[in-house]
Amino acid sequence: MSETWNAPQREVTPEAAVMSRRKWLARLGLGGIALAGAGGGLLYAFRRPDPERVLGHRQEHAPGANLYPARLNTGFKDGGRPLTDEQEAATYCNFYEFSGGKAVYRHIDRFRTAPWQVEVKGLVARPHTYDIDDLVKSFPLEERVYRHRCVEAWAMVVPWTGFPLAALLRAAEPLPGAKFVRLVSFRKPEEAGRQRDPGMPWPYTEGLTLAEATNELAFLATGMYGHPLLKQHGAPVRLVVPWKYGFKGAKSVVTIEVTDRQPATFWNTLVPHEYDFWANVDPAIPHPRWSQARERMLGTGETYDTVKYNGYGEWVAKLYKA
Ligand SMILES: Nc1nc2c(c(=O)[nH]1)N[C@H]1C(S)=C(S)[C@@H](COP(=O)(O)O)O[C@H]1N2
Ligand SMILES: [Mo]
Repeated sequence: MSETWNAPQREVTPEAAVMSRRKWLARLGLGGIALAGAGGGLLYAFRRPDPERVLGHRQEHAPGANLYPARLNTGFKDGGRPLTDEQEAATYCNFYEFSGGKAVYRHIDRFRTAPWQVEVKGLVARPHTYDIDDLVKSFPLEERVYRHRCVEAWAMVVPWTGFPLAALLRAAEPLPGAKFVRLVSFRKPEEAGRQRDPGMPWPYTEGLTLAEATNELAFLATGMYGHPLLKQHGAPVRLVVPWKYGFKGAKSVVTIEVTDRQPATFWNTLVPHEYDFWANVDPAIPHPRWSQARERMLGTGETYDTVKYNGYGEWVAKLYKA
């Protein structure tokens, strides 16, 4: 077992370690200040979070709140593993725009998710900019229980609410020559402090092939646990691609662009030898710094063997046949 595997959940984890090393280099002249900051963070991390504070991060204006809870699509229901406790999921997040640690909910007060628009553009016959209120009404919302596997080896099982990315792409009518879909997160450095770090390739960007994006598993989530997304989970709309490592699921998306070339992505640009474009879950391919053979569930700490394509081979293995 790797060091990562034994680390307590609230410790700084591998993706974050990349960030803090870079910060250290940038702040060599300010070492004392950085140390004092780290000490304060550690103390705070051991206090139990206040549930009101954590689950209170509803959006000021929750789009389509009256559409929840949506009909459960049981076609994807997870056998075996229990749902992750909502508060555990909401206190252990990755959202580097706001924090390099997991307690993102403590750094997200200033984030405004309304007004919000999502622009669909590029190689499509019908480009369109959706106001978020129209987006949630344009495609029928449904609930799906999916497993989530972060590249850092933690996992969760959560009920998402949203609609297939394929439905939105179908409405946009991709043109001949369309091969990839690029998803771009917001850029608002006044609200997201870490976006002021010029050493990171903001905005957060991810990409899929058109075949992946139109697979029925690829999902645009507007909600979770039967209500609109909390800010820390990527409100008002985020991508969910459960057969890939969690970092492919770009949060708080503002642009969906159909292109003819493979888009550059945030993690692949920042650390290319550790995070490739595909990022399909595969226990046989270790991360350069830790094993991917097993995973630890948020909340319970139970561990399981990681499964190729995170158990979704039935839907997606065909995409990767040579
Ligand atoms: N915009 C943006 N999207 C992001 C991230 C991020 O830092 N910024 N982190 C990714 C990672 S590494 C994971 S594991 C998931 C975490 O989703 P959750 O915090 O809602 O569990 O979001 C992904 N989407
Ligand atoms: Mo992740």
